Amino acid sequence: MLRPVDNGFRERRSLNGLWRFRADAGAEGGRHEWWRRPLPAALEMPVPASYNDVLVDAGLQGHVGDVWYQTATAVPHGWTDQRVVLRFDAATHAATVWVDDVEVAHHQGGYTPFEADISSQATPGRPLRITVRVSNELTWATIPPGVVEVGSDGKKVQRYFHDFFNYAGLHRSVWLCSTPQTHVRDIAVTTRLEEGIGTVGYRLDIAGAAGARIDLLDAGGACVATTEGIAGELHVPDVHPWAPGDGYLYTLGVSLRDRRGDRDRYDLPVGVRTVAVDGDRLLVNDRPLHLTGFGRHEDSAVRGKGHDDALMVHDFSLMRWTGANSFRTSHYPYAEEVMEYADRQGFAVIDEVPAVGLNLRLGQQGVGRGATFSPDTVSGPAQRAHLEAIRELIVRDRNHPSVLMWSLANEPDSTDPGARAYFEPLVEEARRLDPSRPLCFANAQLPEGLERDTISDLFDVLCLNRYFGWYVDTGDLGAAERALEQDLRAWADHFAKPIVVTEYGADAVAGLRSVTAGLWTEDYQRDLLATYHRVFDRVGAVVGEHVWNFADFATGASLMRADGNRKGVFTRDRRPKLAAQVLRDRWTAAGH
Ligand code: BDP
Repeated sequence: MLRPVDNGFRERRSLNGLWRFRADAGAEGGRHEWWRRPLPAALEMPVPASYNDVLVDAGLQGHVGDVWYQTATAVPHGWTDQRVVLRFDAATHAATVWVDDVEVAHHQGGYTPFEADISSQATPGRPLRITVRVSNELTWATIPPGVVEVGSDGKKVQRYFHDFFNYAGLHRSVWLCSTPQTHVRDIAVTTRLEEGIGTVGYRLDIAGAAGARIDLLDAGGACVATTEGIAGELHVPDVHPWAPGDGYLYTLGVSLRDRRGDRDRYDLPVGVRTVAVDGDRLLVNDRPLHLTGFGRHEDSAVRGKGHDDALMVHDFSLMRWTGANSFRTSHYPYAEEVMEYADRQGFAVIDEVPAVGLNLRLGQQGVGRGATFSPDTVSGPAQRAHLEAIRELIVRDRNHPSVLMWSLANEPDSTDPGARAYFEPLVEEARRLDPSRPLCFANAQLPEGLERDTISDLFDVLCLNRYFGWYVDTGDLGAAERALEQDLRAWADHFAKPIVVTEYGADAVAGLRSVTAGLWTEDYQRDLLATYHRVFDRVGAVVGEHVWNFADFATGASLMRADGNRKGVFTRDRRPKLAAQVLRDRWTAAGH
């Protein structure tokens, strides 16, 4: 799905700002058809933002169920004869949208965009009321999964199995866009490199009858290759490849033309690069790459998971300061602005679907400890939602050179015998949609995790989340060092695949110091990271190290968490802990 753009053929109008807002725990809005009139007794709520922490209202913070958003706009007179589209970059986790009295869209899944062609509802010049019902409920039919229970006070309680706060609302921008009737619906590119010659393969999806002309421009705007047709290849001699640390981008300029003249134009940024797995190496442009960086969250005070450009630019700047070259979009697709910025900044990305918490063995939130993959828990409905989440992620992000691989889940119970039948069709579909990128999932540290593993052979890269010295061998870094090395060697020997340690870390309360490096101190976190680094340097199959986490982040209430998860190398307001210097020293040194 293409991002909205402004150019001579297309316009976009941001609908961000303060919307009317109302929580609706009793699902009254549906019965009273709240979309038909100005939302009764409405508050005001910023878009984009999670609604949970904006007001001083504990009820809203922990609200479970529907909320309603409403705004008014009008289609500009100049858009007569254009196609008018309403686009939500994300609504977490499910949304129904009305334009005036007409339902125009329904979407399930909190982290991918959706749009509705509202040309028939929208008369240029006339006002337009947009009403959105957003639900934050997670069930066995959603990704991520959850269970809604009724508490002793009769209110709904949401249980979920992942370790970050269930922020909800309109987290990303909302757009009113115009396109010509004859327009480029979608573009898919793939790239190759052979002896200095770059090849950009492309395929267009076009609405209407028109011829397509394709110009590939270099970063200075000079045209380096041209062709015509809805699919084909462009060749670039002396190509400047995209690589981590060198976010060089070309522009694929697509122009549509028919007998009456020019119809549409879309400019897509393109980075020419290859990614491959060779034995236990991860190759980018045929060169071994060692990933340094973080598992992250979209998370900050007040706005929760609401996207913010200032925070994004700052976070990338901090990552660069540590010497990071990459990150994982743990545990859901991030805002499209982040992916575009990663392309331009030359950051490599492990792009993850929101399949987190598919693991009852970890026994989170006191729900079950039985089989994860069973008719009563994660089964057909979740699998269908998971498949759709994979499709929407790949279609959204396949053109980003920064995306090196797809992560299809975080810490599923890979020892559950049912996991294989669950994951096989997902892997097959991901490969069908994108044969060009390696697949992975982040593997949980489980007792007998390797002996009882049922799925890792389906994937190309082993991504291991490891907590020796924290949840296991707590406080004993000597034992942790030995156990980690043994564990990594066992996985390396068994599968002969590259290993990225996608999580390692320890909670540290900023300012808590100790000469004997006790648990929860900045000192212990620093020493734990240094311990892991010694092991990584001894195990050849390790091709990447992503610390958990970039910054402290909000979680649900738990005795394991002190005002959220404190494994950040930076605090929630982005101040460095001692560990940040360990990373900077290591990752900015020659050879990294
Ligand atoms: C891992 C999860 C991650 C958690 C982390 C932790 O992948 O989401 O936040 O552990 O416990 O199991 O800090």
